[in-house]
Amino acid sequence: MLIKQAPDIRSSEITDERLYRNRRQFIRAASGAAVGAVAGATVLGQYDGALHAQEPISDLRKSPLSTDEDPNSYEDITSYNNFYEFGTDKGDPARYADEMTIAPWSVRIEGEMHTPAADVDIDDLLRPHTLEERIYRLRCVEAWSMVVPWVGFPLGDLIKRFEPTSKAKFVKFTTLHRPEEMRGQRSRVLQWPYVEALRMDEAMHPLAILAVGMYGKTLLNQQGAPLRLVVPWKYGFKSIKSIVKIEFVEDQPRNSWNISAPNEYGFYSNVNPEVNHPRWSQASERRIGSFFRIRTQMFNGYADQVASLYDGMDLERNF
Ligand SMILES: Nc1nc2c(c(=O)[nH]1)N[C@H]1C(S)=C(S)[C@@H](COP(=O)(O)O)O[C@H]1N2
Ligand SMILES: [Mo]
Repeated sequence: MLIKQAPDIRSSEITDERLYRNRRQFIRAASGAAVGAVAGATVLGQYDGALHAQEPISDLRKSPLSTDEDPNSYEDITSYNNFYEFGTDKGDPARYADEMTIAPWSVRIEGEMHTPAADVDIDDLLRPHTLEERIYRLRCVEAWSMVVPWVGFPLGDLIKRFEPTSKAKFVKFTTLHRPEEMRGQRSRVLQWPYVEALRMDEAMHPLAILAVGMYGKTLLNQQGAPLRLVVPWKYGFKSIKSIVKIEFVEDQPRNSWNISAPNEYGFYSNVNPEVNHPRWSQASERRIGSFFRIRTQMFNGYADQVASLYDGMDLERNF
């Protein structure tokens, strides 16, 4: 595979040092991840503002696990977001998320594992993995949905690399906490930092991915750059953004939405049209960009693949 290196360009050549570093970061991440980076002067030539600070990721293989539904538009996916660290309005993340600095970025990996705890630079974290395109439905607990062409790799591959011990029953994720750059964290709408967790067998399921991009480019900040989780059979809030810590733990952690409203949001959060939210029905959803409601499918349409994870469990109690 041809891997081009980014030329060394002095930071004075562009206006924003922070963006410059973000770009360098991704060029290196993409080339390291064996996806064949598109790099060089043309990339900098395309600079057109913080909200478009993306790098193309080329030679992506297409996953057979993709849905064949049409993806939502790039515009919808990047302008209608939930990322409470930047505000509660759907437009707030697109408006304010570029205030977050994403380079340098490292992820702390710790807990019940055989390899030593480490702060792993995002480049080193991504390098051994092969990125692919995975088109998934995302069903928000608020009863809207989208179809997103993610770029990512199986979470299970990363977990195996760090060799969790037999005591590791859950995987816990934490989002960046930086109120200076994340204005929503200056309000108490949720307890910060945002945390989420999966049972180990859920985390190892081949459908669970870590995403670094969408529509063939690196993620925008409002989507959870540089690294976010995507768990397509669960309500969207499980898919935690801008991850800085991954921990292997023995006891079931509490997740942010469960801490904030335990009677409304559980640990499992599996998409389930038969178990309503206490304040609204989960039987149908509105696909963003379309006027009509569609019926919500069990496990968001992934029942054949994931239902066995919950054999014998009462899904009304474990909501
Ligand atoms: N850190 C963090 N991650 C988060 C959220 C959040 O507020 N903070 N919102 C969640 C919710 S409710 C949804 S529906 C999805 C939305 O992802 P999207 O904006 O990429 O569509 O992100 C999830 N991840
Ligand atoms: Mo959501």
